[in-house]
Amino acid sequence: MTFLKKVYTLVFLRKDNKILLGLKKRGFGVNKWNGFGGKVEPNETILEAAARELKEESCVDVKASELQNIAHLEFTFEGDPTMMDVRVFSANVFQGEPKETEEMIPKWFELDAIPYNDMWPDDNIWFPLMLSGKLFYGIFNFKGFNTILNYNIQELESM
Ligand code: 6OG
Repeated sequence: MTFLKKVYTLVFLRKDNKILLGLKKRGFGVNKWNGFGGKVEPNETILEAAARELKEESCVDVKASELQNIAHLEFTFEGDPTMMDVRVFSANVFQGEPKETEEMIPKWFELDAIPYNDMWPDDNIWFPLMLSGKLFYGIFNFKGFNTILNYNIQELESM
């Protein structure tokens, strides 16, 4: 099957022993906690998109140079020819306090209290790698939005 890839960003802010997640208020992934991100537009780089989406969804500013690319995730959904190509970033230097927006309700979570039951089902598979500082590539094939048919994750030496 030939897939049409669309590139997305996903940003996680870190502070002390916490991670910032946002509860999605609308659209794809509604009612799930996730990082902040969205589709890369044709006129911008992936880093520009990552900073723009973080700002739009949480009001926080981050410099592109503070965004560390930690993972590359690909998602397919049975019967859908689109492959979501998601570039995951982490940052611990940023400006401003997270605020609720039209898209997200932000909240800091302790690392041992991540709300996996209210997140995408792939997250509890790869979050432990992210939280232990690994770089990785993963592909997840879904049936519907709740069932992972199969997946594969590889740790990387560099991105
Ligand atoms: P918008 O439609 O809001 O961009 N995304 C996923 N994130 C996780 N953790 N798991 C998934 O498993 C995901 N699929 C997509 C990429 C969608 C946002 O949701 C992320 C984007 O940041 C299926 O513009």
